[in-house]
Amino acid sequence: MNPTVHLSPSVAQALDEHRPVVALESTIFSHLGLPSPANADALQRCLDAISATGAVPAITAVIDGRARVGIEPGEHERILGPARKAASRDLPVAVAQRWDVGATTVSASLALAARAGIGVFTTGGIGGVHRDAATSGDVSADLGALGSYPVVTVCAGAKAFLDLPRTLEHLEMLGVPVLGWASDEFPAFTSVSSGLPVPHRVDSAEEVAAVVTAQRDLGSPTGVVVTVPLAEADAVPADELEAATAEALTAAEREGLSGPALTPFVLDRIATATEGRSVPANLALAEANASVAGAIAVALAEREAELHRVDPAR
Ligand code: PSU
Ligand code: MN
Repeated sequence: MNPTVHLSPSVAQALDEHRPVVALESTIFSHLGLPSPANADALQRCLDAISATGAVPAITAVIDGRARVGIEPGEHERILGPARKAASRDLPVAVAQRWDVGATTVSASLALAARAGIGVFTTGGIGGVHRDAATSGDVSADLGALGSYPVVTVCAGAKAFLDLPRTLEHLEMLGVPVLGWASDEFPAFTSVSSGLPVPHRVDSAEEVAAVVTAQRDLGSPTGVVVTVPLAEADAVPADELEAATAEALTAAEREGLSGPALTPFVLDRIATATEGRSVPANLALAEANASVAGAIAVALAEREAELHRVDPAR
């Protein structure tokens, strides 16, 4: 598409043919997001879940200084190993300074997906307003990106160690619709519910596609968030998680951690404190989200084809 953003052949062809495509981030699959070998397992399960719906997966990353959308299996090793975290503001630097591997966060992935013309993105949990934001000012760039790029993000809500009520408030401020997938509650990542109501509920991929079309027709430039609660059987009990979270946040404060290093540190501490029980939950929710994202991409592609048949000018 341009010398900076490189599409893989399968993604380029799918987009050309208006077939459904789902973008994925790479931070979650790098050592910053999940321990090895769970990261490789997570990646394969997400790719398989998307392919099973008939959509084409498009992993985003920076490799050898090139912003990539779609990474073929031969190069998966590159993102599974050590990587530098790349949020949206880091992308131009990662390209200009030719980073070996830049693992894209939600914000960077949304920027690349939008640039490539991909309308659906899947992840585990989005970043949000940190619990100490009142003093630290730490609000994830993910939220700004959700407000800026016209992409549907499928997630299990925001990571549970964040301030979830304020994260929801922030999404409202940005004008981002938040839709609960077959649920009235806002999930809390590896817990089924945060106890907070989700602003709106949807029960099918077609319903999400209808919201997206209406949003575009109304001229809204933002993304849409679809929250998928993980299955009860895969969840980590909320009280166990809260204890692990409190411990992880105290440790982070003791060690003086802040900024981009905070999230990988907290995720790692929670994985250890729950004796690895948060990791299978993380895999299960990532896979479930990928499957829902695939279904939404398929429904959107069908809807767009149908609207185009009725009105070729669309
Ligand atoms: N949730 C996970 N694993 C992750 C992340 C979220 O379970 O690795 C990553 C995502 O890439 C998300 C990023 O975009 O953390 C947010 O980081 P920060 O809080 O620094 O904005
Ligand atoms: Mn931050």
